[in-house]
Parts: sequence; structure tokens; C-alpha cells
Amino acid sequence: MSMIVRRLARAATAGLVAAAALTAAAHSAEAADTLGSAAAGQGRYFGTAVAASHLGEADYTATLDREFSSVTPENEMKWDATEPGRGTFTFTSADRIVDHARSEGMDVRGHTLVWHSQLPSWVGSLGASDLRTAMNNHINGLMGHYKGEIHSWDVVNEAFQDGGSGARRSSPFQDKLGDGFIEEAFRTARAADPAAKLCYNDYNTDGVNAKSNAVYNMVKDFKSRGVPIDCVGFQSHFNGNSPVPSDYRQNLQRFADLGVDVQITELDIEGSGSAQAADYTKVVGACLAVSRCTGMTVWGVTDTYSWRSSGTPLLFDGNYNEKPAYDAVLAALGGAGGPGEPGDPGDGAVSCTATYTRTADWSSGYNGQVTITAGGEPISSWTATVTLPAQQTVSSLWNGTPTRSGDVMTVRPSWNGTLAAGASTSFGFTVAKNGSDAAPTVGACTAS
Ligand code: G2I
Repeated sequence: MSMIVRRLARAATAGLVAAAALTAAAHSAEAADTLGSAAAGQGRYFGTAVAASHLGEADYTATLDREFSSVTPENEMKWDATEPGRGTFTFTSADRIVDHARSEGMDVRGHTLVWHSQLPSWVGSLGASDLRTAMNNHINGLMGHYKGEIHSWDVVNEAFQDGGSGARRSSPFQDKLGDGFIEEAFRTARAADPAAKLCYNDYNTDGVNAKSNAVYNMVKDFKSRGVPIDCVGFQSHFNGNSPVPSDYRQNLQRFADLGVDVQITELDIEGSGSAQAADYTKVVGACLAVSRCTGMTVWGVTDTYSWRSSGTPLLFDGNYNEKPAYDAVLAALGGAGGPGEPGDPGDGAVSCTATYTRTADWSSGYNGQVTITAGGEPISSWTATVTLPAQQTVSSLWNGTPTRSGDVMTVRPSWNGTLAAGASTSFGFTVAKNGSDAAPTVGACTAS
């Protein structure tokens, strides 16, 4: 991607100018080859959480600057970091992130103003009247300092309990000020920076459930009474216990239908390989299918610095290599490497990813398997290439139709070309090692 196209991409998301102009500019040149520019082609931002302490690391910052069009300070704007003592504001770490982002033409999400966690103890010791004053003073202090520099603020974070009750979570704010603290926080925030989008942000609200119903009812009530709210953030921390819900898109859509934007604010999905890639594809596909889903943020640049690093939930590994999940996201956004390239975002560009695993191994041979996963659109066919080490020969292949040219085997579907958006199939093959135990290389998948 040319620097000019990338700067246009940044300018578009930074200023939230018309995405259509950007799309034309980006695609008359070449298909977008970064997350931020591909998302910009879809009229969305693609962000990441950032820690100020890592900005001095060359690989971290190079990846951040190249790929992302929005940043969220992971901890640096929280209450304990910004107002550790009453009325004493410290912005040093948050400023580092905001200054860096702005020098790179990235947008900034503000996270977060009113939250029960990472709250200094002095806040919890205040009586109701003082607490109300302190909450409003905190909102004014943060939003005033960053006025005009934040595209969206998480005004209130995680105010509802998990589980079936739909009740509010106990916190100093809830316990002393009652339900009305949320409304008051939003009204104060609107006055403090009228240009910022004001979001309510929470987790385990990604599908339709009792907790998301409770948030939905609050947003509906706010809209009906004119309480200023512009967006709802869906954190989207997924793993085996909390998988991507099947009604994710439907849930995003019902909130959008209330007249608010929706944003995916803290996305990470534990796992690896094609399964993780397929889950990321589902999430991106859901956002792109909802016109008021204005952007996505992953909760960190590299697995190594994730809040749950053992689950390897992000798009770059510890060496900043792009994971299959990265390829899947880029393809789902209609970016370069995705089938349908040069792609025409918004017109249903098709895409797929191919990932390899060795499923059996013995002294003279092994079985390989390639899993093909469709991107955010259904596909009717796919093509994958497998390059084998020179000595190795393929003795059989199933669930695919191979043609071989030298070391390169091109595989197309046998019966399994048609895949729904995000769905997978796989082909397998048996290899005679003939003295080489090296793994084959699987090239980019193309779809039609
Ligand atoms: O817990 C995941 C996220 C859930 N939604 C709200 C987010 O703000 C939250 O982010 C995480 C950060 O990713 C962690 O980095 O929030 C955690 C704390 O609530 C953050 O962890 C804290 C550690 O607990 C502290 O010990 C540490 O000093 O990070 C701090 C800074 O590294």
C-alpha cells in the first residue's frame, strides 16, 4: 500500500470523513494491505489497545503504526492512573499514547471514565454528595484535558451484573447514588466535550441474554428520554467458555436499531490456527453486516502483552508475525491477500483462509490437513496451494482435487466448494517422507 493511500486511510478514520471518498482513493490505487486501511475501505476504524510502557519497543510501535487506525489506552486513562488523589490529575502516560496516536494520524478511544475497578480508594470513602461531585469533576477533568481529541469515550463501564438478574452491579457509584449515576455521567460528559461520541461499554453482552437485555432496556430508556448516549461498546472477550455467540450480529443490530452506534471495543479470542481465524472472521463479518457498527478494537497488539497471554488471543504472535487470525481479519475486511482482490469493499467480496496441521506422523510418512474457512461472505469454490519439500511425494489425497506442478500441488474442491460465511471444510493427504520430515508450505487461499 502506498504511503499516500495509508495517509488517506488514516485521515478518513481520524476525521471520520466520508468513507466513500476514501474507498475510491484506496481502491483505484491498490487493495488495502493493512487492517486500518482495509477497515477504512469499509467505512470503519480498526483499533488496538496500547500500553504506554511498550511504545519504546521498535517492533511493537512499527506494528502499531503500520496496522491500526485507532488506539485505546489499555490502562492509562483509568481513574487510578489519572486522578490518584482527589483533584490531582496526572496525564503523563495517557498523553504519551495520545501524542503518539495523533502524530501517526490515528484516532483515540477514551477508556474509561466511571468504572468500579481500578478506582482509587479515596473515591470509595466519599459520602453520596461528595461522590457525585467527584464523579462529575473526574469526567470534566479527563474530557476537558482531551477535548476534541477523542472520537469515542467509554463514559460508564461494566455497570451491570453477570447472570440472569439484569441488576446493576454493586459499586460506590451504584450503592451511594443509585441507578441515576449512569444518566448523570452521560449528561456531564456531553457538556464536557460535545464532539465526542458517548458510549456505554460492557462484557458478556455480546449475544442476546439477560445482561444485554438489561443494557438494551437502559439504552432504550435513555433514547426515549433524551439522555445523551451515542454508542454501545461490546467488549467481546471470547474463549471456550464464552464463545462468539451465534446471535452476535442480531444483538448488535437490535442495539443499532435503537438509534445508537455499536462498536467492538476489546476484542480478543483465545485459541490458535484455523479455529481462531474462523472466530475472528465471524466477528468481523457481524460488524460489517451492521451498518451502525462503526469500528473494531482488538485488546492488544501482540499475544505476549495480552491480559490473558497464555490464551494467545490476538492477531500477532510474540515475534509480531501475522497469525492465521490476522489473515482472516484482513480478508474479511476485503483487504489484500483476500480473495476477490483487488476487491470492492461493500459489494460482498469473497474470501477464504487456509491453515495447515499435521494430523498423523510415522517414520516414513505423515498425514497433512488443510482447513479452508470462508470469510464474511459465502463462497462457491476455493483454491489452495501446498508446496512440498522436494523429496516428498503424495500417495493419496481426499476431499479435494489436486493438480501437481513440480513441488507445488494446487488443490480445488471435490464436493466441498460451497461454504457459508465463516464455515470451514478441509482436505487431507498422505505424504511419503523419502528422507525429509520438513513441513509443507500452504499458500494463500483464493475463493470465488
Ligand atoms: O480485564 C480485561 C478488560 C475488561 N474490560 C475493561 C478493561 O479495562 C480490562 O482491561 C484490563 C487490562 O487489559 C489489564 O492490563 O484491565 C485490567 C485491570 O482491570 C488490567 O490489568 C492491570 C493489572 O491488574 C494490574 O496489576 C497492572 O498494574 O494492568 C495494570 C497495568 O499493567
